[in-house]
Amino acid sequence: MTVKPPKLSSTENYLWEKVEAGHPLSDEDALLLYESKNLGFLGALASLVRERLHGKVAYYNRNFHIEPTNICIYECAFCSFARKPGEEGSWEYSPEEIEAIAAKYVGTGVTEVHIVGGVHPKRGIEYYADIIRRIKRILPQIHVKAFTAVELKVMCARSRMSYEEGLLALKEAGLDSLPGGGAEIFHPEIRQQICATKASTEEWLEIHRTAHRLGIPSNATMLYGHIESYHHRVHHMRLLRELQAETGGFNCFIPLKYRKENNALSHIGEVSIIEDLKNYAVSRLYLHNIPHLKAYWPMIGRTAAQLSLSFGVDDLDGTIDDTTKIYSMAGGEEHPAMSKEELEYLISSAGYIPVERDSLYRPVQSPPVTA
Ligand code: V47
Ligand code: SF4
Repeated sequence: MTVKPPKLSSTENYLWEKVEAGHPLSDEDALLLYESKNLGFLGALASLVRERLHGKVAYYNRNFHIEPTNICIYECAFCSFARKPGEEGSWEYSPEEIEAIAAKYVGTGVTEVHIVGGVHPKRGIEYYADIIRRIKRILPQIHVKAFTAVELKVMCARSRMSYEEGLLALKEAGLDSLPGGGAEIFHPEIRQQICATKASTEEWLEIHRTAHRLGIPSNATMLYGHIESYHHRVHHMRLLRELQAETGGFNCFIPLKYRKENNALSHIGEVSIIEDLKNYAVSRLYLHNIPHLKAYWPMIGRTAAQLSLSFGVDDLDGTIDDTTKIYSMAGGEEHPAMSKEELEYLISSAGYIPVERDSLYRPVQSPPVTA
């Protein structure tokens, strides 16, 4: 039970009462929260909402990633991962190599594979449908969460399919949900500067809208802590809140902290952990209609992930098994991997109740084998 802190200012009192009464916050309210210097107040208010939704439960899952290629036709200013064909450090897995990765997880109890990569110049829907089918033949029970809207836009175009046709073909092959990547910052003032040429805001939203209509749930992200201002973040979350009001298809929101190593924005540095915690709290409070808030621990680190649980976060994502390079290449955890026991210890030592979830946030009752 979250108790109202003593000695609140009149603005803090106004925000507390509005949230306690269950009223959605306005854009102006969100900006007031962002401008607040009272981190204790933000944590308490976000915890009020978090505990109303999830009590003291903190979710995690057992998952691994496949990054089929880091070859990409785009050059986003914040990206440390992408390479051009033939460039040193580039990779391109064959379907057989992808099968070999999946085969390592047979009998381990993992419930989800997360597949994202660079936007390859040549591969269309048929190629990606084929790799999903191959993975599902090896791991029939696995939930396939795959492809950002940025990748989907290009693969649909290459196969001369509408978003609906492309998504249906992938769903038929075994696609279960979409990850939230590629959203970055929707506001044109910022999008123009950091990723002008890839899927636009309207295209990102339309692809997720189409997926939701076809019964494919998805996640949403926001890349923060670079050249954007608070009002750009609020605008970003407003568009997500509006789409969620229309479709109800978002499972979770994942703020992604900009990491500075090896990319064209390195000179701007990174924001502090105070800013990370504040951003989690404001996201939890403003996005009242998105049920889950995820801290992606390879990006912010283990201690910050523990702290985030007291700032609105209810999900720490997964075991990962050192299978993603997007963040290690940008300065995040070098070898991101945690066992089920380590994740449970991380959560319980922060005062929360660990619950293993599947990709739709249903508790996994009796895990078959420990990963
Ligand atoms: O869209 C790229 C981000 C995203 C950097 O849906 C960077 O469960 C910080 O979407 N610093 C891809 N971020 C990853 C992603 C994701 C991650 C975890 C869980 C889920 C989910 C989705 O990574 C990109 C971009 O926003 N990114 N470079 C960087 N230097
Ligand atoms: Fe390509 Fe994605 Fe990197 Fe942009 S963020 S350059 S689309 S891999």
